[in-house]
Amino acid sequence: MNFVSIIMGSKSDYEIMKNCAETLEQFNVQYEMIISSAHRSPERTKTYVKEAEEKGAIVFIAAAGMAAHLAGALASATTKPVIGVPMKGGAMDGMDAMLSTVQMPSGMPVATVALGKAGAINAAYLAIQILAITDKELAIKLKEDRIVKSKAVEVDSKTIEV
Ligand code: RP5
Repeated sequence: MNFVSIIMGSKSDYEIMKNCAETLEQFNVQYEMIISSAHRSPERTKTYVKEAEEKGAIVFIAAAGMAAHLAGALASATTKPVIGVPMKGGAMDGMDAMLSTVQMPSGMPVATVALGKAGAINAAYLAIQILAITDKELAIKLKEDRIVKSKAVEVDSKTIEV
């Protein structure tokens, strides 16, 4: 079974990352969500990536804050696409996590999305777009979603017309 794997560094990341899971659900995309840390449970993280790949993980989404090495650790353990979601919080309110996630050495990419809720949602969209390369039904759903979003802008605009 093909699925998207979501890994969070801490339970404290869940409030934001549930938006990622909900977006995948809206598109009927199968996913698995676990907590595992690059620092607090490195062996669990490494073992999980291997097992998830064997079970059919197609894309990995990694969310972490502060010294956010989780996405990078995943990228070192798999050749599947890794999407990194930096979490807000800590003394630098996410700037540290953003730079830790995005600044990967060449040959080891992490597709880094925005901080916070928008990033969590966009990580799901990016994963869906990757799956849609070979899934026509999903590609159609993405196009329909764009139409809905575009119409919503027009409706919103009408509500403020004076
Ligand atoms: C990171 O440190 C986690 O991803 C989380 O964003 C941050 C703080 O973790 P907790 O101390 O709240 O567990 O590893």
